[in-house]
Amino acid sequence: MARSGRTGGALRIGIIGAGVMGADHAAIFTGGVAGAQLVAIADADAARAQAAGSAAGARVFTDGWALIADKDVDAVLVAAPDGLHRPLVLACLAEGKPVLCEKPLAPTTMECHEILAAEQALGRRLVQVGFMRRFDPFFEDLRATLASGLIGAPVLAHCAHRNASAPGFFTGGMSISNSAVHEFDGLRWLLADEITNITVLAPSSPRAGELPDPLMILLRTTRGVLADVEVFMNARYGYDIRTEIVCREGAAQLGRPQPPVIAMAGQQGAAHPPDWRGRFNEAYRRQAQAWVESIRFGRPCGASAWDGLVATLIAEAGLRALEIGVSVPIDLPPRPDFYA
Ligand code: ISE
Repeated sequence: MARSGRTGGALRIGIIGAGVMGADHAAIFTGGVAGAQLVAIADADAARAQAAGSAAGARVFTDGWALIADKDVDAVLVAAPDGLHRPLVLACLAEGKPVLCEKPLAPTTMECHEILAAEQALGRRLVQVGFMRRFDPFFEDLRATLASGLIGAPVLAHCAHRNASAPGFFTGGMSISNSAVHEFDGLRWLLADEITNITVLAPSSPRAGELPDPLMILLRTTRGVLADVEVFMNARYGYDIRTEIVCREGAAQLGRPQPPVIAMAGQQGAAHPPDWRGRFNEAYRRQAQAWVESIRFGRPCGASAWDGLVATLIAEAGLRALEIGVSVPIDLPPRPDFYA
């Protein structure tokens, strides 16, 4: 991979999308990711791209495809709207460039399959999906505890995924395809197990064109673990992520970064972050560093395109389960050896 003298041999990163997440990723690279430099940022809104990329001196593009094709960009981070993930990731693969794609890999399994087919045809693992919890120190600890066998075999999981309010760009089934997918991937990864069934229940009727909110999702895994997952997009009070895994010999509850407890005016309490950035800042930073190192050393890390496909497959089954009101089986295709 030819790299310019300007970056001193660093991996030259281009980011597509300068919305909330794109700007955040840009800030992470600007703040310093060893061995990498943000050199380009694309957004249809040039001023937005300029604002996100200026501190790094990144070149501004209004066309993501032009950024991908640019010879001075080595690797691409896709933080564009979900519906653009498939064509942008395919374009990266066509250029033979590594790509870190925000979750979901794509909103439908058909699109994900296309990406997997293209990556396999290329014969190199170039796609990583931005399931950043895999890089969160608290989630890593929890996974290591479970894997150690210290508290026995998992039997139950209780998860909550609450947003203060649904992001403005949310439409239709995105509370499942864009938010709950974190829980699907997180549970598969924590438990080293596959999800076999999904049921989705709603306590209230939706507004026109929207999914009910909150949702209660019930999952079963190959080893018989039962999980309940609350997804509440408009919980009002803040962003709150909870995970507890109950095992045969004990239970492990996920910690969260502890903000100071403030006593004031006859009350005592700790603030909740307004959104996911406050909670997962460190995970996003570590994900960026690990992605860069995985490219430099040719060792894929994090969630693969296969993991992206599985999360979307579970989300699709979840939407169907909500529609028909009964449990839906997850029919996973055989995992190609390429993703072993
Ligand atoms: C949002 O789109 C995200 O990407 C966050 O990671 C997730 O926790 C949140 O629920 C989504 O709305």
